[in-house]
Amino acid sequence: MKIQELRATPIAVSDPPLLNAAGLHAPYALRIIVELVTDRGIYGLGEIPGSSAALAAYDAIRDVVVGRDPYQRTAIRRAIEERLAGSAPDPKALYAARQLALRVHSGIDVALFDIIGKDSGRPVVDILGGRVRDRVDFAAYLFYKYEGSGGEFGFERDQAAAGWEKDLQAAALDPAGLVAQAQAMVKRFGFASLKLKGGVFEPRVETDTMLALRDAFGPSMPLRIDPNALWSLETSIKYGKELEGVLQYFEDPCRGQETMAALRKAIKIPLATNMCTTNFDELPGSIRHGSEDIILSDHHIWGGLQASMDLSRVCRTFGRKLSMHSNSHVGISFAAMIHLAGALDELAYEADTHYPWQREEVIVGGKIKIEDGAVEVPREPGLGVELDREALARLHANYLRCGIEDRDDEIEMQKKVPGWKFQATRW
Ligand code: GKR
Ligand code: MG
Repeated sequence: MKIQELRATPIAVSDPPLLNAAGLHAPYALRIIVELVTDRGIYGLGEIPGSSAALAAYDAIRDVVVGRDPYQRTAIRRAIEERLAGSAPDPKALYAARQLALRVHSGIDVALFDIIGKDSGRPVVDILGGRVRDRVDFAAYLFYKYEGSGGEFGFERDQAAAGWEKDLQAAALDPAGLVAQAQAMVKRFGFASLKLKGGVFEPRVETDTMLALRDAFGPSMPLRIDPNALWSLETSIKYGKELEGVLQYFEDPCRGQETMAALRKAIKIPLATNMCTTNFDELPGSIRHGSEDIILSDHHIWGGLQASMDLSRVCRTFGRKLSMHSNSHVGISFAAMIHLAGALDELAYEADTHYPWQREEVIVGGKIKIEDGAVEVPREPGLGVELDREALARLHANYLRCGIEDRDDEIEMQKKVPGWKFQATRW
């Protein structure tokens, strides 16, 4: 079997005005849908975060992917790495090129697993090593947000929205608003743990939000907060001590492996990261400093499904727990996360997902169902999802019309708060 064609289609899906440490989500989140078409008529799907650099990179690797046997995953990975990150003018540029190569390769890697699964008649979870769980648990991903549900074109149904579709339009700008958002999400999806995206308001307000969630849901509901490294070490210790016994884990309160390691010694809450240890090159530093207890892996960032399986082994060796990070995404990424989670030896916590915040889908049949906070690991060959070509065309048209080519939460925030600037350590 040979790969005949590589398609990379940028799409824009509506995304509500969610607040985070970097600013504000734009009305559209960008994704790239990757298709690999083989000479046997089998096609494989992948999805990665959208950016102009990633889109250009798919053009740049087309000739090293087309013509290859999809089973030769290692050779394909090496050819992509060589093409995108084989050389660079300086160490900073090399680091950026490597990060991009990992992301771009992740879309190809997922598509290859999809092809191999379809060719062998087995779900991707089986190709990854086999199913160790039938259901994957996810956490509610809570955000402070302005009113609205994002998007600008073709959302007549917003007027008639009901249930979660209506609830997701509500503003949530204080502890009470966050409790209401959490209650709506738990009611609709049955989530059994809650994560708050912090780094938005002053730490006192965010800590009070966690205490309000604890009071509203009781001590049996696991809680996490992720200030995206905006708190200093001192602030993280101060509020961390207050949140001992409240948090299940503390996600990236402060910046860098050494600072996280110092915090880890000072408080009695496990620390999780998707910021200070984000690739294999950063693992030696993580082990040397002892910077976290839990690595929140993300197959888009670590370089694909195989890399995530490899990471799981490293985590076991060095005493790290493993769970999953997420960004705004649609069903192809979700399916890949679910197969991966189904195959991981150990998955210590309910995984993150932004999925409830996205109303649109690119797969046949619409949104994947989350029930009792979990999703069944598919049994169909490959990823078990098919591309809805009409939806792809519509979401690609959104991309062309919205004019956003790269995510920039700071610029989006400046539209609401003129002069607003990102700060690496704010409090
Ligand atoms: O989408 O606003 C967001 C998140 O802040 C995202 O950008 C982060 O990558 O979800 C992420 C995280 O856990 O840090
Ligand atoms: Mg995080």
